[in-house]
Amino acid sequence: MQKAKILINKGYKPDTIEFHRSDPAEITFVQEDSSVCLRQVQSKDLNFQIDLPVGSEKTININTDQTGEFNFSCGMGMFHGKVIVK
Ligand SMILES: [Cu+2]
Repeated sequence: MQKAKILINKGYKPDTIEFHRSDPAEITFVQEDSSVCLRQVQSKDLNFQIDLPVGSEKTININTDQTGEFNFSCGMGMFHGKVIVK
């Protein structure tokens, strides 16, 4: 299992995660920001939308069947990050 952790604090830290293709992968988002803006993380590319109340953390599985760059953002599309599958 490939595991990554992204801290949400005035953006995504880090904002780029790399995984190897075909190996199971997951990202844990840790909410450290109190702004409404960053309380939701969504990705059409990766097919998820999650709510992250202040102080919470959530783990999602990432499909690594295909190589490429997959974007995610806050609910309003102001902060961005990406997952690169190689
Ligand atoms: Cu936002």
